[in-house]
Amino acid sequence: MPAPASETRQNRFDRVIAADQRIEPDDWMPEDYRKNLIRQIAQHAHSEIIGMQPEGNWLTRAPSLRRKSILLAKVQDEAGHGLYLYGAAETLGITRHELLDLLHTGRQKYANIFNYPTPTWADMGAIGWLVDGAAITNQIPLCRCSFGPYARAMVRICKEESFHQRQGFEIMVTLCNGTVEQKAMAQEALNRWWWPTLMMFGPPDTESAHSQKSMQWKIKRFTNDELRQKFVDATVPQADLIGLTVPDPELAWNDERGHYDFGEPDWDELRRVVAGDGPCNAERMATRKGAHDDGAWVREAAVAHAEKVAARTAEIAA
Ligand code: BYC
Repeated sequence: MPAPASETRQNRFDRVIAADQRIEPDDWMPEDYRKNLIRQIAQHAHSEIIGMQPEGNWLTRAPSLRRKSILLAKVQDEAGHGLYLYGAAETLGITRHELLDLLHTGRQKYANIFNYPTPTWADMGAIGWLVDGAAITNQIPLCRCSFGPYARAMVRICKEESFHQRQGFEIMVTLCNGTVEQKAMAQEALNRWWWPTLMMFGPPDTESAHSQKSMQWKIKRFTNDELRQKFVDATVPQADLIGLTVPDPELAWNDERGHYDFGEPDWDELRRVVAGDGPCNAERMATRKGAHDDGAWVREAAVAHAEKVAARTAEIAA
């Protein structure tokens, strides 16, 4: 779409958003748009790398070589998602070093869901099925986000999340077709993960601080409650199929709405967990900071190598 000669920067930004086109890193953007994107992308990136921990817990105890290889691939994918997302955030003018510092000092957060423990193998199934299922529901619309680098990163991430969801559901199917004890283990994992998964979509729309602006800027395409409903509608029939019961006495199909009605998550629990008072917050942060400290020598070596290459290139050019 050709730009009118007298167009202001703000007008151009508004026109690109209205036309469903992409804002790219070199384009002018309102400061609030930039800050909001850094906040969301950073929280997303932090969630991916912290999200490696609950499943990493089972890498050495997976019940077979096949299960171990699949889980290893999934956890490695999550590290990759973190890298794409930190890369996307860096195009907004902040460094990865700064972003990690914000995480390590508690000034930026990560998803509530990764503060819960994974005591049984069925948790690997429940995480893949529910947590990655929720992630796909939330992230497919982000492929149409108005900021180019975030939208493009999400295309690849969603393809991998789809594999993650299937591997989790397959673990649940296998457990449900197994012994009575195995099926009970699957049900118990569903009981523990259901409500925290519903909280992944954020607070109710009436309490969501950022939704309105993010929808206006086409960063988010659906509200938190709309996405939660989509997830419930898609997941309940899957639970029925494998003979598991969703732990919600208020769950019922509503013919008039064409959707499931469901109970209210415990929003106080979400607030507590996000504020740092979940069952595993302290452990997750200590492990993250420990991994960062252990990696210091790699970062130093990479910088030393880059400096050497730059010096040699300058020498050749002189
Ligand atoms: N957990 O105004 P709202 C994955 C915060 S990775 C923690 O509605 P927004 C995976 C929110 O940040 C999953 N905090 O916010 C990885 C805000 O606080 P601040 C991560 C939450 O941004 C490995 C405040 O509450 N996915 O799937 O409009 C293995 C008010 O909320 C949560 C993403 O990050 C929460 N659940 O909407 C397996 C997706 N919810 O920032 C799987 C991208 C809300 O003002 N992010 N808060 O301090 C989004 O789509 C949106 O940021 C959200 C929240 C829907 C999460």
